[in-house]
Amino acid sequence: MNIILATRNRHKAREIAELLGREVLTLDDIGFEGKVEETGASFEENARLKAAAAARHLRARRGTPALVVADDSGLEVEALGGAPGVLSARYAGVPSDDAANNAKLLDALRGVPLSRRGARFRCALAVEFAGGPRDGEPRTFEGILRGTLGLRPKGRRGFGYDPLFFPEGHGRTIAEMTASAKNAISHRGAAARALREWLETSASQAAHE
Ligand code: ITT
Repeated sequence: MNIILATRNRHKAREIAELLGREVLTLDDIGFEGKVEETGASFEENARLKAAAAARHLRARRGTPALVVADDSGLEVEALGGAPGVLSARYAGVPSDDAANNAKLLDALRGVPLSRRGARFRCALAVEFAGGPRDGEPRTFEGILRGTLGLRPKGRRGFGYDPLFFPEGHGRTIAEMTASAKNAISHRGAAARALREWLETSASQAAHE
C-alpha cells in the first residue's frame, strides 16, 4: 500500500521517509494543493487534521487505497510555560522562518541561566487509511526528546530549533549531529518507530486473515 506523507516541510518528509525505510509519496504526488488550518490545541489534534484532509482528498479522487501519515511537532520550553508548543512553526510570524524563530526564542530567554533552560521536542504522527477495507481508522503515535536550550545557535544541520537544542546526555546541538544520529534519539524517531512497529504488525495480521 502506498504511503502519503502529508507535510509541506521537506526536512520532516526526509526524516520520516528515512525512519520508515521505504518509498513514500508526497502531497504534490497526489495533487493536494489545499492548506490545512492548524486549529487544534494539541500536536495530536493538528496531526489528525492534516491526515484527515489528505485522506479526504484521496477518497474524492477514488485512487488506489493508501495510508496517509501526517506530522505535527514542536518545542515546549519550561521557562515559557510550554510555549511555543503548537505555534512553533509560526512563533515569529507567518510565513515560517527558522532563523527568526530562533532569534525570538533567544530573546524570550535572555538572562535565563542554563539550569533553567529545559525544553522538550514533541512529535505526533497521525495515520489514516484512505480507501480499502480499513478506510478511516485514525491513529496517532507520539515521541518526545528532552534537552536544554543553548545561549546561541550552533551547527548547520537539521532545521527549525535544532541549532539551539542540546539533547539530554549529549554535548552538542542537534544541528551538529548527523541525520542518522538525530533520528536515533529524536521525538520524530520515537514516533516513527512506534508507527513502523504497528505497520509491521498490521501487515502480518493481514497476511494471516
Ligand atoms: P507541515 O504542517 O506541513 O507538516 P510545519 O513545519 O508547518 O509543516 P508544524 O506545524 O508541525 O509543521 O511545525 C513544526 C515546527 O516545530 C517546525 O517548523 C520547527 O520549528 C519545530 N520542529 C519540529 N520538529 C523539529 C525538529 O526535529 N527540529 C527542529 N525543530 C523542529
